[in-house]
Amino acid sequence: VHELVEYVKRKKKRGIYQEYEEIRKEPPAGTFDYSKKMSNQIKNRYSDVLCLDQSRVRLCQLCDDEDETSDYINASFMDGYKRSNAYIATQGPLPKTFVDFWRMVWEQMVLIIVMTTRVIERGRVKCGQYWPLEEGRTEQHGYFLVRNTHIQAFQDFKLSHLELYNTQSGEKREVYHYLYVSWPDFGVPKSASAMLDFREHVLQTRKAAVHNLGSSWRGPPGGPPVIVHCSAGIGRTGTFCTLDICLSQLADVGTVDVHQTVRRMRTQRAFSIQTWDQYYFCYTAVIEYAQRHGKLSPVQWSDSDLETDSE
Ligand code: PTR
Ligand code: PTR
Repeated sequence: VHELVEYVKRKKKRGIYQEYEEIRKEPPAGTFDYSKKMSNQIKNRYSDVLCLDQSRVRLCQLCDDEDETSDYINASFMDGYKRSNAYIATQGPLPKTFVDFWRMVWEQMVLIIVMTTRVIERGRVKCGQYWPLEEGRTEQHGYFLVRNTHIQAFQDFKLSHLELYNTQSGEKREVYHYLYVSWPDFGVPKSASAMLDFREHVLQTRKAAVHNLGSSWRGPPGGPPVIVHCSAGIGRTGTFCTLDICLSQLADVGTVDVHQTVRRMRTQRAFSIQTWDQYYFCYTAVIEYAQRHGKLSPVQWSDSDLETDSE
Protein backbone atom coordinates (compact mmCIF):
# COMPACT_ATOMS: atom_id res chain seq x y z
CA VAL A 1 0.00 0.00 0.00
CA HIS A 2 2.64 2.42 1.06
CA GLU A 3 4.67 1.67 -2.05
CA LEU A 4 1.81 2.37 -4.35
CA VAL A 5 1.11 5.67 -2.68
CA GLU A 6 4.73 6.67 -3.04
CA TYR A 7 4.64 5.54 -6.63
CA VAL A 8 1.79 7.82 -7.49
CA LYS A 9 3.21 10.68 -5.46
CA ARG A 10 6.69 10.68 -6.95
CA LYS A 11 7.11 8.66 -10.04
CA LYS A 12 3.74 9.24 -11.56
CA LYS A 13 3.29 12.84 -10.58
CA ARG A 14 5.00 14.09 -13.69
CA GLY A 15 3.16 11.65 -15.88
CA ILE A 16 -0.16 12.63 -14.40
CA TYR A 17 0.65 16.26 -14.94
CA GLN A 18 1.43 15.66 -18.61
CA GLU A 19 -1.69 13.59 -18.97
CA TYR A 20 -3.79 16.46 -17.69
CA GLU A 21 -2.03 18.97 -19.92
CA GLU A 22 -2.87 16.82 -22.92
CA ILE A 23 -6.50 16.67 -21.91
CA ARG A 24 -6.57 20.45 -21.61
CA LYS A 25 -5.16 20.91 -25.07
CA GLU A 26 -7.91 18.94 -26.75
CA PRO A 27 -10.46 21.22 -28.39
CA PRO A 28 -14.07 21.01 -27.20
CA ALA A 29 -15.99 18.13 -28.72
CA GLY A 30 -18.86 20.10 -30.20
CA THR A 31 -20.69 23.37 -30.58
CA PHE A 32 -22.16 25.76 -28.01
CA ASP A 33 -24.78 27.39 -30.22
CA TYR A 34 -27.66 27.40 -27.73
CA SER A 35 -25.49 28.79 -24.94
CA LYS A 36 -24.38 31.58 -27.24
CA LYS A 37 -27.81 32.72 -28.39
CA MET A 38 -28.47 36.31 -27.51
CA SER A 39 -31.49 35.56 -25.37
CA ASN A 40 -29.65 32.80 -23.51
CA GLN A 41 -26.47 34.64 -22.66
CA ILE A 42 -27.94 36.12 -19.49
CA LYS A 43 -28.63 32.58 -18.29
CA ASN A 44 -24.94 31.71 -18.18
CA ARG A 45 -23.13 32.50 -14.94
CA TYR A 46 -19.79 32.77 -16.76
CA SER A 47 -19.55 33.89 -20.33
CA ASP A 48 -16.69 31.43 -20.89
CA VAL A 49 -18.40 28.37 -19.42
CA LEU A 50 -20.98 27.23 -21.94
CA CYS A 51 -22.68 23.91 -22.46
CA LEU A 52 -22.33 21.64 -25.44
CA ASP A 53 -25.41 21.43 -27.64
CA GLN A 54 -25.25 17.66 -27.94
CA SER A 55 -25.65 16.93 -24.23
CA ARG A 56 -27.54 19.92 -22.93
CA VAL A 57 -30.61 19.41 -20.77
CA ARG A 58 -33.68 20.84 -22.46
CA LEU A 59 -36.50 22.24 -20.43
CA CYS A 60 -39.94 21.30 -21.64
CA GLN A 61 -41.43 24.11 -23.66
CA LEU A 62 -44.14 25.85 -21.74
CA CYS A 63 -47.37 25.88 -23.73
CA ASP A 64 -47.91 29.61 -23.28
CA ASP A 65 -44.40 30.33 -24.35
CA GLU A 66 -43.55 31.12 -27.91
CA ASP A 67 -39.93 31.93 -27.33
CA GLU A 68 -38.00 29.09 -28.93
CA THR A 69 -35.00 29.60 -26.65
CA SER A 70 -36.97 29.15 -23.46
CA ASP A 71 -35.86 25.54 -23.16
CA TYR A 72 -32.30 26.59 -22.32
CA ILE A 73 -30.47 26.04 -19.04
CA ASN A 74 -26.71 25.79 -18.57
CA ALA A 75 -26.80 22.09 -17.67
CA SER A 76 -25.41 18.94 -19.28
CA PHE A 77 -26.27 15.28 -19.06
CA MET A 78 -23.28 13.16 -18.16
CA ASP A 79 -22.89 9.42 -18.17
CA GLY A 80 -21.83 7.53 -15.08
CA TYR A 81 -20.24 4.15 -14.70
CA LYS A 82 -22.27 1.83 -16.92
CA ARG A 83 -25.17 4.28 -16.73
CA SER A 84 -26.13 6.89 -19.23
CA ASN A 85 -27.37 10.22 -17.89
CA ALA A 86 -26.33 9.36 -14.36
CA TYR A 87 -25.69 13.02 -13.63
CA ILE A 88 -26.73 16.46 -14.64
CA ALA A 89 -23.77 18.80 -14.30
CA THR A 90 -24.81 22.40 -14.00
CA GLN A 91 -23.71 25.83 -12.91
CA GLY A 92 -24.71 27.36 -9.59
CA PRO A 93 -28.18 28.78 -10.32
CA LEU A 94 -28.52 32.53 -10.88
CA PRO A 95 -31.51 34.37 -9.42
CA LYS A 96 -32.71 34.65 -13.06
CA THR A 97 -32.58 30.90 -13.47
CA PHE A 98 -33.96 29.66 -10.13
CA VAL A 99 -37.30 28.84 -11.71
CA ASP A 100 -35.61 27.06 -14.62
CA PHE A 101 -33.53 25.07 -12.16
CA TRP A 102 -36.57 23.84 -10.22
CA ARG A 103 -38.35 23.05 -13.47
CA MET A 104 -35.39 20.90 -14.45
CA VAL A 105 -35.48 19.14 -11.08
CA TRP A 106 -39.15 18.44 -11.56
CA GLU A 107 -39.05 17.44 -15.22
CA GLN A 108 -36.07 15.12 -14.81
CA MET A 109 -37.52 13.71 -11.57
CA VAL A 110 -34.34 14.54 -9.71
CA LEU A 111 -34.07 13.18 -6.18
CA ILE A 112 -30.59 14.28 -5.19
CA ILE A 113 -28.76 17.58 -5.56
CA VAL A 114 -25.06 17.67 -4.75
CA MET A 115 -23.65 21.15 -4.27
CA THR A 116 -19.89 21.37 -3.92
CA THR A 117 -19.47 25.12 -3.54
CA ARG A 118 -20.59 27.49 -0.87
CA VAL A 119 -22.87 30.35 -1.81
CA ILE A 120 -20.21 32.93 -1.03
CA GLU A 121 -16.51 32.23 -1.11
CA ARG A 122 -13.85 34.80 -0.39
CA GLY A 123 -16.41 37.51 -0.47
CA ARG A 124 -17.65 36.60 -3.92
CA VAL A 125 -21.01 35.18 -4.83
CA LYS A 126 -20.49 31.75 -6.36
CA CYS A 127 -24.05 30.56 -6.47
CA GLY A 128 -27.51 31.94 -5.80
CA GLN A 129 -29.45 30.98 -2.68
CA TYR A 130 -31.94 28.91 -4.62
CA TRP A 131 -33.17 26.68 -1.80
CA PRO A 132 -34.51 27.67 1.62
CA LEU A 133 -31.61 27.81 4.02
CA GLU A 134 -33.49 27.36 7.26
CA GLU A 135 -35.62 24.57 8.62
CA GLY A 136 -39.31 25.12 8.27
CA ARG A 137 -38.94 27.77 5.58
CA THR A 138 -40.86 27.71 2.32
CA GLU A 139 -39.96 29.64 -0.80
CA GLN A 140 -41.76 30.07 -4.06
CA HIS A 141 -40.10 29.73 -7.45
CA GLY A 142 -42.53 30.10 -10.30
CA TYR A 143 -45.21 27.49 -9.73
CA PHE A 144 -43.07 25.53 -7.30
CA LEU A 145 -43.05 25.75 -3.54
CA VAL A 146 -39.84 24.55 -1.97
CA ARG A 147 -39.85 23.78 1.72
CA ASN A 148 -36.89 22.83 3.88
CA THR A 149 -38.36 20.29 6.29
CA HIS A 150 -35.19 19.51 8.19
CA ILE A 151 -31.44 19.75 8.09
CA GLN A 152 -28.86 17.22 9.20
CA ALA A 153 -25.45 18.68 9.86
CA PHE A 154 -22.26 16.67 9.47
CA GLN A 155 -18.70 17.79 9.79
CA ASP A 156 -18.05 18.46 6.11
CA PHE A 157 -21.55 18.67 4.71
CA LYS A 158 -25.18 19.49 5.37
CA LEU A 159 -28.14 17.52 4.17
CA SER A 160 -31.41 19.42 3.75
CA HIS A 161 -34.60 17.47 3.25
CA LEU A 162 -36.66 19.47 0.81
CA GLU A 163 -40.25 19.14 -0.23
CA LEU A 164 -40.98 20.25 -3.74
CA TYR A 165 -44.60 21.07 -4.36
CA ASN A 166 -45.89 21.62 -7.86
CA THR A 167 -48.84 23.98 -7.49
CA GLN A 168 -49.98 23.29 -11.06
CA SER A 169 -50.41 19.57 -10.64
CA GLY A 170 -50.81 19.40 -6.87
CA GLU A 171 -48.05 16.77 -6.64
CA LYS A 172 -45.39 16.77 -3.97
CA ARG A 173 -41.94 15.23 -4.01
CA GLU A 174 -39.00 14.85 -1.71
CA VAL A 175 -35.60 16.09 -2.81
CA TYR A 176 -32.34 15.70 -0.89
CA HIS A 177 -30.00 18.64 -1.00
CA TYR A 178 -26.35 18.04 -0.12
CA LEU A 179 -24.09 20.99 0.56
CA TYR A 180 -20.42 20.13 0.80
CA VAL A 181 -18.81 22.94 2.77
CA SER A 182 -15.14 21.97 2.97
CA TRP A 183 -14.12 22.35 -0.65
CA PRO A 184 -12.12 25.55 -0.97
CA ASP A 185 -12.28 27.49 -4.20
CA PHE A 186 -9.26 27.02 -6.42
CA GLY A 187 -8.53 23.84 -4.57
CA VAL A 188 -9.30 20.31 -3.67
CA PRO A 189 -11.03 18.94 -0.58
CA LYS A 190 -8.80 19.01 2.48
CA SER A 191 -8.88 15.27 2.74
CA ALA A 192 -9.74 12.54 0.34
CA SER A 193 -11.17 10.63 3.24
CA ALA A 194 -13.84 13.25 3.99
CA MET A 195 -14.78 13.25 0.32
CA LEU A 196 -15.13 9.47 0.30
CA ASP A 197 -17.42 9.60 3.34
CA PHE A 198 -19.46 12.25 1.60
CA ARG A 199 -19.79 10.22 -1.58
CA GLU A 200 -20.77 7.16 0.44
CA HIS A 201 -23.53 9.12 2.13
CA VAL A 202 -24.85 10.41 -1.19
CA LEU A 203 -24.86 6.88 -2.61
CA GLN A 204 -26.85 5.49 0.30
CA THR A 205 -29.42 8.25 0.09
CA ARG A 206 -29.73 7.81 -3.64
CA LYS A 207 -30.24 4.11 -3.29
CA ALA A 208 -32.97 4.53 -0.70
CA ALA A 209 -34.66 7.31 -2.67
CA VAL A 210 -34.64 5.32 -5.91
CA HIS A 211 -36.03 2.35 -4.04
CA ASN A 212 -38.87 4.49 -2.69
CA LEU A 213 -39.79 5.58 -6.17
CA GLY A 214 -40.87 2.05 -6.87
CA SER A 215 -42.95 1.64 -9.98
CA SER A 216 -43.43 5.36 -10.52
CA TRP A 217 -39.99 5.38 -12.12
CA ARG A 218 -39.92 3.91 -15.60
CA GLY A 219 -36.42 4.93 -16.60
CA PRO A 220 -33.15 3.01 -16.23
CA PRO A 221 -32.53 1.01 -13.01
CA GLY A 222 -30.13 3.53 -11.51
CA GLY A 223 -32.96 6.03 -11.19
CA PRO A 224 -33.13 9.68 -12.21
CA PRO A 225 -29.95 11.72 -12.73
CA VAL A 226 -28.22 13.24 -9.74
CA ILE A 227 -27.68 16.99 -10.12
CA VAL A 228 -24.13 18.01 -9.34
CA HIS A 229 -23.17 21.66 -9.35
CA CYS A 230 -20.54 24.07 -8.11
CA SER A 231 -20.14 27.61 -9.35
CA ALA A 232 -19.38 27.05 -13.01
CA GLY A 233 -20.27 23.35 -12.98
CA ILE A 234 -17.01 22.15 -14.42
CA GLY A 235 -14.17 22.17 -11.87
CA ARG A 236 -15.44 20.72 -8.66
CA THR A 237 -18.43 19.12 -10.35
CA GLY A 238 -16.16 17.30 -12.80
CA THR A 239 -13.91 16.17 -9.98
CA PHE A 240 -16.77 14.76 -7.94
CA CYS A 241 -18.24 12.89 -10.91
CA THR A 242 -14.88 11.55 -12.07
CA LEU A 243 -14.27 10.20 -8.62
CA ASP A 244 -17.70 8.66 -8.42
CA ILE A 245 -17.23 6.94 -11.77
CA CYS A 246 -13.73 5.70 -11.00
CA LEU A 247 -14.70 4.33 -7.60
CA SER A 248 -17.70 2.52 -9.03
CA GLN A 249 -15.44 0.98 -11.62
CA LEU A 250 -12.85 0.04 -9.03
CA ALA A 251 -15.49 -1.62 -6.86
CA ASP A 252 -16.87 -3.49 -9.85
CA VAL A 253 -13.87 -4.69 -11.80
CA GLY A 254 -10.83 -3.68 -9.75
CA THR A 255 -9.40 -1.24 -12.28
CA VAL A 256 -9.70 2.48 -12.86
CA ASP A 257 -9.10 4.73 -15.80
CA VAL A 258 -8.99 8.34 -14.72
CA HIS A 259 -7.65 9.56 -18.05
CA GLN A 260 -10.38 8.09 -20.25
CA THR A 261 -13.06 8.96 -17.72
CA VAL A 262 -12.16 12.64 -17.87
CA ARG A 263 -11.79 12.62 -21.64
CA ARG A 264 -15.19 11.08 -22.06
CA MET A 265 -16.73 13.42 -19.53
CA ARG A 266 -15.39 16.39 -21.43
CA THR A 267 -17.33 15.32 -24.51
CA GLN A 268 -20.50 15.85 -22.48
CA ARG A 269 -19.52 18.72 -20.22
CA ALA A 270 -16.67 20.68 -21.75
CA PHE A 271 -13.76 21.76 -19.55
CA SER A 272 -14.62 19.30 -16.78
CA ILE A 273 -11.90 19.37 -14.11
CA GLN A 274 -10.30 22.79 -14.07
CA THR A 275 -6.97 22.38 -12.41
CA TRP A 276 -4.20 19.90 -12.27
CA ASP A 277 -4.70 19.60 -8.48
CA GLN A 278 -8.23 18.44 -9.04
CA TYR A 279 -7.04 15.87 -11.54
CA TYR A 280 -4.34 14.64 -9.22
CA PHE A 281 -6.82 14.54 -6.37
CA CYS A 282 -8.83 11.94 -8.28
CA TYR A 283 -5.80 9.65 -8.22
CA THR A 284 -5.07 10.12 -4.53
CA ALA A 285 -8.70 9.60 -3.60
CA VAL A 286 -8.82 6.37 -5.60
CA ILE A 287 -5.83 5.12 -3.64
CA GLU A 288 -7.39 6.13 -0.37
CA TYR A 289 -10.53 4.26 -1.33
CA ALA A 290 -8.57 1.18 -2.36
CA GLN A 291 -6.73 1.21 0.96
CA ARG A 292 -9.97 1.43 2.85
CA HIS A 293 -11.59 -1.40 1.05
CA GLY A 294 -8.56 -3.62 0.97
CA LYS A 295 -8.59 -3.53 -2.79
CA LEU A 296 -4.91 -2.87 -3.00
CA SER A 297 -3.20 -5.78 -4.47
CA PRO A 298 -2.44 -3.31 -6.08
CA VAL A 299 -4.93 -1.07 -7.89
CA GLN A 300 -4.69 -1.86 -11.52
CA TRP A 301 -4.44 1.29 -13.49
CA SER A 302 -5.79 0.74 -16.93
CA ASP A 303 -3.29 0.92 -19.73
CA SER A 304 -4.09 4.43 -20.73
CA ASP A 305 -3.22 5.61 -17.23
CA LEU A 306 0.24 4.17 -17.58
CA GLU A 307 1.05 5.32 -21.07
CA THR A 308 2.69 8.57 -20.07
CA ASP A 309 4.67 6.94 -17.33
CA SER A 310 8.12 6.95 -18.80
CA GLU A 311 11.17 7.01 -16.65
N1 PTR B 1 -11.50 29.96 -14.50
C1 PTR B 1 -10.35 30.54 -13.84
C2 PTR B 1 -9.27 30.80 -14.87
O1 PTR B 1 -9.45 30.44 -16.01
O2 PTR B 1 -8.28 31.36 -14.46
C3 PTR B 1 -9.84 29.60 -12.83
C4 PTR B 1 -10.73 29.48 -11.69
C5 PTR B 1 -10.90 28.30 -11.13
C6 PTR B 1 -11.37 30.58 -11.16
C7 PTR B 1 -11.67 28.15 -10.00
C8 PTR B 1 -12.15 30.47 -10.04
C9 PTR B 1 -12.29 29.27 -9.47
O3 PTR B 1 -12.96 29.26 -8.33
P1 PTR B 1 -14.15 28.33 -7.93
O4 PTR B 1 -13.74 26.93 -8.23
O5 PTR B 1 -14.23 28.56 -6.47
O6 PTR B 1 -15.36 28.81 -8.61
N1 PTR C 1 -14.85 32.65 -15.87
C1 PTR C 1 -14.67 31.87 -14.69
C2 PTR C 1 -13.24 32.08 -14.22
O1 PTR C 1 -12.39 32.19 -15.09
O2 PTR C 1 -13.05 32.26 -13.05
C3 PTR C 1 -15.01 30.47 -14.98
C4 PTR C 1 -14.94 29.49 -13.87
C5 PTR C 1 -15.40 29.74 -12.60
C6 PTR C 1 -14.45 28.24 -14.13
C7 PTR C 1 -15.37 28.78 -11.61
C8 PTR C 1 -14.41 27.26 -13.15
C9 PTR C 1 -14.88 27.54 -11.90
O3 PTR C 1 -14.85 26.57 -10.96
P1 PTR C 1 -16.01 25.52 -10.63
O4 PTR C 1 -16.45 24.86 -11.88
O5 PTR C 1 -15.37 24.56 -9.69
O6 PTR C 1 -17.13 26.26 -9.97
